[in-house]
Amino acid sequence: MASDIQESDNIKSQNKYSILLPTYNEVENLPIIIWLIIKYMNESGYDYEIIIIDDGSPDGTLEAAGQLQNIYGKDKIVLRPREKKLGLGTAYIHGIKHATGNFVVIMDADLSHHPKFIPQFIEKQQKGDFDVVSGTRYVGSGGVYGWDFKRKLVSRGANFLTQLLLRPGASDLTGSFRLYKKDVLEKLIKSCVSKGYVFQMEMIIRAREFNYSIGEVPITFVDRVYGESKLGGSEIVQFIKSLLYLFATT
Ligand SMILES: Nc1nc2c(ncn2[C@@H]2O[C@H](COP(=O)(O)OP(=O)(O)OP(=O)(O)O)[C@@H](O)[C@H]2O)c(=O)[nH]1
Ligand SMILES: [Mg+2]
Repeated sequence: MASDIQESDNIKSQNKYSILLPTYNEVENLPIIIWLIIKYMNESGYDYEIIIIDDGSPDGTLEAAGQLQNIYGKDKIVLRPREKKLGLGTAYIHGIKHATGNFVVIMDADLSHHPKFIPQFIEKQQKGDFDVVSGTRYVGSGGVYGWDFKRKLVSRGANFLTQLLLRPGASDLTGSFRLYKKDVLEKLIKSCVSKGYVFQMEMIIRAREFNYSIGEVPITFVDRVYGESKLGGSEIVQFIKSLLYLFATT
């Protein structure tokens, strides 16, 4: 029993989790998400850092991030801002470059992804030595709250079509709340060609292509609390185009 505890302490002290938080106009959400991440990570005892990648948000997100850094410390909150809005894919690459952990968690800052699931991702990863652990809204206790019918239909439809065409071996393809081994994430991002909504799906398709193992944890997903949503018709068209491209090439 005592050796069990020692062993789990060893695992805890060896690994470090870099949590990447890309932000664009998240000034209302940022203090809450940071507080929650710190609460759940401190409670579970894992070593971690939060890397905020702000892309010149006009609403003052970066200033808020600076204040949070003063409160929680520079070892916990790392700021890696960029001049202007350059998109999510490159924001991740930028964040990984500065990550000092051997694991990387990717999550949205708009409170859609609840930090309470991060320790669950970590436990899952350790149980199966998974290369990737993906949050899923489509298994077990997972689910979506606050979406209108159109948004649910698009998400379900995208997942269904992709399952049918590509058989990816994971149930939630369009979500982005995931834990990766850092070297695995680097390799996956480099191999991805798509941008925007479809990028998260391609990451899982590539993971399967490279024979990486994927674990899943049911998550509840809540619609963004503050700020505006961007999903429109052009994203849907782009998604279907990219899906067919991946179907033809992988
Ligand atoms: N650094 C950076 N962050 C971004 C950019 N675009 C979006 N984000 C952030 O990435 C995360 C996901 O973006 P969201 O706007 O929530 O995308 P979504 O969840 O598909 O759409 P909605 O929540 O419905 O608006 C959020 O934390 C955003 O603030 C960008 O160009 N650069
Ligand atoms: Mg969102």
